[in-house]
Amino acid sequence: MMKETNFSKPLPLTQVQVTDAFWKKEMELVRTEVIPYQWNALNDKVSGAAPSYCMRNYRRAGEIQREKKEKGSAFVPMKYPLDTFETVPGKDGKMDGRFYGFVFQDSDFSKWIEAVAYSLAQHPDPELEKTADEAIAVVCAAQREDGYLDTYYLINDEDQIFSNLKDNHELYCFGHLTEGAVAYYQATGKDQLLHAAMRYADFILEQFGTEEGKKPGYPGHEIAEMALMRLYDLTDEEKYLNLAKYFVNQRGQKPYYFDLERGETCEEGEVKYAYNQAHLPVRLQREAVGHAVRAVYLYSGMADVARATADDELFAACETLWDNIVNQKMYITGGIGATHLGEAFSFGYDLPNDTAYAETCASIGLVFFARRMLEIQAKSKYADVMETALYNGILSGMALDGKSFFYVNPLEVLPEACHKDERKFHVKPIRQKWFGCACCPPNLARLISSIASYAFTEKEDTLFLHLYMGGTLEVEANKEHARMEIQSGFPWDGHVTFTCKNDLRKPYTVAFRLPGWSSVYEKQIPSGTMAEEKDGYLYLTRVWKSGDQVCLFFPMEVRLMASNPLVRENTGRLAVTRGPVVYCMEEADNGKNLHLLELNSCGKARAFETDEMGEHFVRIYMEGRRIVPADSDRQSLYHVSNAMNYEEAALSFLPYYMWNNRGEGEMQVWVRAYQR
Ligand code: FUB
Ligand code: ZN
Repeated sequence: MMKETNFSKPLPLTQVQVTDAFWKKEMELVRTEVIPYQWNALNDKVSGAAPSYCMRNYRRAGEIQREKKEKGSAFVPMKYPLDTFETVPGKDGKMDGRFYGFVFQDSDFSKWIEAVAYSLAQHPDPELEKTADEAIAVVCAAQREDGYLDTYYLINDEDQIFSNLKDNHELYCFGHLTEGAVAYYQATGKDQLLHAAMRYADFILEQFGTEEGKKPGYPGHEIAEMALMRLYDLTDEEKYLNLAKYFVNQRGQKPYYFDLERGETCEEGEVKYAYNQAHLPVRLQREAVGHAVRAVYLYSGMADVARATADDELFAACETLWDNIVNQKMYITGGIGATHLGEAFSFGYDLPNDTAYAETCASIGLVFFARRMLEIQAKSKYADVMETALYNGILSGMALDGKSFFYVNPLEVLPEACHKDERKFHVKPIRQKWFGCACCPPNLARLISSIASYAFTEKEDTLFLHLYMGGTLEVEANKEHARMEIQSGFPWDGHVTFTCKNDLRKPYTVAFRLPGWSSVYEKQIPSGTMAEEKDGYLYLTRVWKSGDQVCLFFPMEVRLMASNPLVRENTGRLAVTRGPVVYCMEEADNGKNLHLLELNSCGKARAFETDEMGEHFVRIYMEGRRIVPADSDRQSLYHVSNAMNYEEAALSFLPYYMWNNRGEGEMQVWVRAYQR
C-alpha cells in the first residue's frame, strides 16, 4: 500500500548550491553558453541555424490581441490555413502575418524560461532576469482575455482551437508553459507568467471533461499531466490535480477521442493510437509503445498522480511500464526509442546501434520518470537508470563547448553511411547548431540547470542522496534547520564525503544510494550511528552534530558489459563501462574501420585520468587486436574462408558523452570480443 508519509519531494533549488567539479561545469556551460545562445535562437539571430520564429510568433499574437482590444468587434483577424505541421517562408523568403515554425514552437520559449529560472536560483543575474521579464511580458501580451494562449491558433485561426488534439500540441505547449511558469515563480517570486499559466489552466478546465458540453479529450503529446501536478503541488488547488487525474484516466478510453475529433470510427476490438499511448486505458498498458518522449512524459504524469492520490493500481502500471523499458527497450546509454519511424519504441530487445533514434528528450523524460518513481519508493534501481541516462545518453546530446547538439544519439556511427544511406539520414555524424524542431537543446538546458533536484529529495525525517555531487544543502530536518556539505569525485572517482555543518537536537536520517554498478563499498561512519541497508540505500540515523562526517568509497572498476542474448545486434560484443560512465571507441583514437577491432575480454584494462578537449576525464585502454585481411582477400568481395590474420592493438576508449568533439569520425560502443 502506498503511504503518503513515505513520499519524498525534490529539495528546492534555492536550498542547494552545487559546487561539484563535473556538474558545476555543465551548469556553467548552460548559463554562459546555452541560455544566451538559445535566446538568440528564439529571436532568429543565430546565423546559419534554422530560425525558430518563437518570439516573433508571440509578438504577432500580441499584435492581434492589441488590435482586438482597440477595435473591439470591428476587428476581424485574418485567417490562415492550419494544414501544415511546420510553416516556413516561401522561396523568396517573404513572410506574412501567419504563424511560422513547428506547431509547438511556443514551447521553445517555455523551456528556455524554465532553464533561466533554475539558473537564476543558483546564480542570480540581474541582466538575464531583465531579459526574461521582458520576454515574459511579450508572451503574456499574447494571451487572450479568456486565458487561452497558443500562438499557432491565435494567429492562424482561433475558431479551430482544440480541434486537433492528436497532432497539434496545444496541451503540450500549455504543459511546457506551466512548467516554466512554476519554475520562474519559485526562483524569482515573480508571478506574471504563473498567473498566465493558471488562467490558461482554468480555461482548459472549462473545456475538458466527461460532463455534458465538454470535450472528453486529452493531450496528443503528453506533458500537461505532470505540469498540472507541479501547479497543484505549488498551489494546493485541487482543481489542477483533478484535471491531471482526468487526463490520465480518460486516455485510451473508447470511443477513442482522437476518432471523435476527426469523425472516424473504430471496429470492435480494433486498437489505434499506440503512437500517442492512447490505445488502451493507462492502467491496462503493459508495454512501453509509440513515441518515446510522449510515453515517458505520460508515465511521469501517471507517477505524479499515483503519488498525490496514493493510487496503488496506477503506481503498479507505472512499475510495469518501467520494467518493460529497462528490461527490454533501453540502450546501455539510457537511450530510448529504437526507431526513427515515429521516434518510437520498437519491440522488445530490438536495439539496433547504428540506426538508433534515442532522442535526447526521450532520455530526459526517462530521468523525469525515474525521479518520480524515487519520490514514491526510494529504490536504487530507479536512481541507477537516472544516473546512466544523465552521464551518457543525455550529456552526449551537447558538445563539450555547449555550442552544438545531437537530437539522435546512436551507439555506432559510420559517417559515410549517415551521408549516403537514407535509412540513416536521421543520424547526424556531427552535432548541429540548432534544429527547426528544437526540442532537445532547451530540454537539456532545463535539465542540467536543475540537476540538483534529481540528486536530492527529502521528506520530514529523511534526506535522500540519489546522485552523488558536491554541494551544500539547507534542509528542514524534522523541522530543524540543517546544513549539509557533500564532496564527491563522481563520475571519475568513487569517493563521497558527507559532513553535517550544525548541531541537531533530534534524530534524522540520511539515505545514501548504493550504486548498482558497485557490488562492494567501504564506509566510515560516526560511532553510535544506526545503519540499515534497504532497497539499495544505506540509511544512517543519528542526532547529527556539527562536523559529523560520513565517508563512502565505491570502487570504480572497469566493467565489461554483455547484452541479453535476445539483443541480436550485440551478440558476441561487449561494452566498456566504469562507474556510471559508458565508453566508446572513436576513429580519432583508433583509426578507421572500427569494425575490424576486437576486444580481449580476459585482457587487462588500464584506466587513467587525463585532460583533453578541455575536459578532465578517465580514458581506458583495453588489450585487443585488429583483423588484417590478407592482400588476396582485399581484391574480392567474397573469398573462401581461411585463417584470420590479426595484429595486436591497444583499444582506446573515451566516455560516450564525449564522442564527436573532434570532427566527424567513426564511433562504436559495442565491440566484438574474444578470449585469450
Ligand atoms: O512533438 C514535440 C517534440 O518534437 C517531441 O517531443 C520530439 O520528439 C519532437 O518530435
Ligand atoms: Zn528532442
